Amino acid sequence: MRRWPGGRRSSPIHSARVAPLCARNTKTYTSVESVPADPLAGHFAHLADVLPVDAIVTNGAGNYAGWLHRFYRFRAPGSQLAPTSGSMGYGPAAAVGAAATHPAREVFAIAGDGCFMMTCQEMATAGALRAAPDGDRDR
Ligand SMILES: Cc1ncc(C[n+]2csc(CCOP(=O)(O)OP(=O)(O)O)c2C)c(N)n1
Repeated sequence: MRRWPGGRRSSPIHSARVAPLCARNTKTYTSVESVPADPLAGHFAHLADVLPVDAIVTNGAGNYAGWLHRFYRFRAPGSQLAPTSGSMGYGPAAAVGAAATHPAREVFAIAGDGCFMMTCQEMATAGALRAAPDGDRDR
């Protein structure tokens, strides 16, 4: 392992500035009230309160995904679809596939404006498959 001057295992910058932040961010958030005062944290924490445990949540690549992964609580196996390759636009397309595959489960896609613009044409596929984006298939 690389050693920094003085025998440190991590760089002085990491020790002084990053490590305390990492320690703070290992906290588990269990309710909307417990998340930090952050413009988006509460929204993503709230999602776990209103979506069913087995809801399928999809996302693509973008800064927004950081809030999802930090503050949404995935509570069931097979409840996340996300790109291992970091591909933008994956969320809406994956949501259509998930809704077609699991018609009884609620599916929720998260996308930034950039991600959404890359695959928003899949809304036509959702319509053709009658995979209602809001989970209401009776309308
Ligand atoms: C297909 C593809 N093109 C480009 C990128 C590089 N890239 C990663 S995130 C990003 C911007 C994402 O924008 P948006 O979806 O609006 O999310 P935000 O970062 O604004 O939250 C880009 C261009 C990528 N990951 N995948």
